[in-house]
Amino acid sequence: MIERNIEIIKLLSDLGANPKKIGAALGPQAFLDYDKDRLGLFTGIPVHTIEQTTKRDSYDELIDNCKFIDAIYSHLNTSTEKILETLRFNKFPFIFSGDHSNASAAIAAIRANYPKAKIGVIWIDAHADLHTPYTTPSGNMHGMPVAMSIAEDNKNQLKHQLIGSGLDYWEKIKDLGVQGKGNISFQDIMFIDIRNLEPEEWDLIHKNRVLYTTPETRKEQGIEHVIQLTKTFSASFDYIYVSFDIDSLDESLVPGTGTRVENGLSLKEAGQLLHHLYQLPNLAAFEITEINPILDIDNTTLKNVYEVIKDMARVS
Ligand SMILES: [Mn+2]
Repeated sequence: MIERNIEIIKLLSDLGANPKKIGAALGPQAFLDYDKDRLGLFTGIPVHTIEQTTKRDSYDELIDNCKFIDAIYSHLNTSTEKILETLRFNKFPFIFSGDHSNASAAIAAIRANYPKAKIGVIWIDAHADLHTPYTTPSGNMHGMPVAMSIAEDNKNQLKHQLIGSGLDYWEKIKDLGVQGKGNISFQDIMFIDIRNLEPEEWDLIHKNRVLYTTPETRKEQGIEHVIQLTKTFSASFDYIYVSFDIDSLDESLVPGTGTRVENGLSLKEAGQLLHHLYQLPNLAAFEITEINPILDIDNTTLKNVYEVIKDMARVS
């Protein structure tokens, strides 16, 4: 961890997650506490914390396709400012976030700091998080950060209408970072190990020829091949953002996350991949997300994710 001039940013919102599985907002501190009792990889590093200020009971039933969007917008706005400030001081934001909707703040901040740069995103996740309020099956906004960052509505696949304040906030969320267009485009993202997507998301991926790998890619050609693909991808960008959703790991390894999916990365594969990505000279920020201590069983998730981060941080 010492190789980069990092600052820890804790984004403590889990309002984007399934309201029946709350607890991801506790993940960042749980991980840092776990580390403190072990190697202390993050000891002594400055920490910034963005709290979730809205309570869930203030949920507005009227915006069912984008639950808590008002509160999430406000949280993303504050988070974007904080990450931007860190980047302006030439620090490396090492982000621990509650649910994955927080990622759009990091992408917005990197874009705001480098308005003209080529910014690439490597999204390691069982899901593509490409839903929108128009297509979502759940209304949970942690399934939407990639669409937010691309400013994509996917109205071709429209399942619900969006009106009133929900629409106002969705427009504002798409406008974080740069105004009037996406912070990234479909060509600026690469998905790793996606395996649980709805047809509306696959439609966007295929139509826009988005780069991705699945568990089959990894199993047939090895994690080294996946790493090679990320190498080629990242070489054509000025800055890279890596977002690591722990549900990319196999469901057996992470009881403490909200949306577990079978057929995922092993600890060794994830460690190898992240170790490579963390060395990228153009890496601008890193995020780890969706650790939910309330769902965890005997710290299994913390222990396993810690193995991965240790591997990532190892001096090669
Ligand atoms: Mn995700």
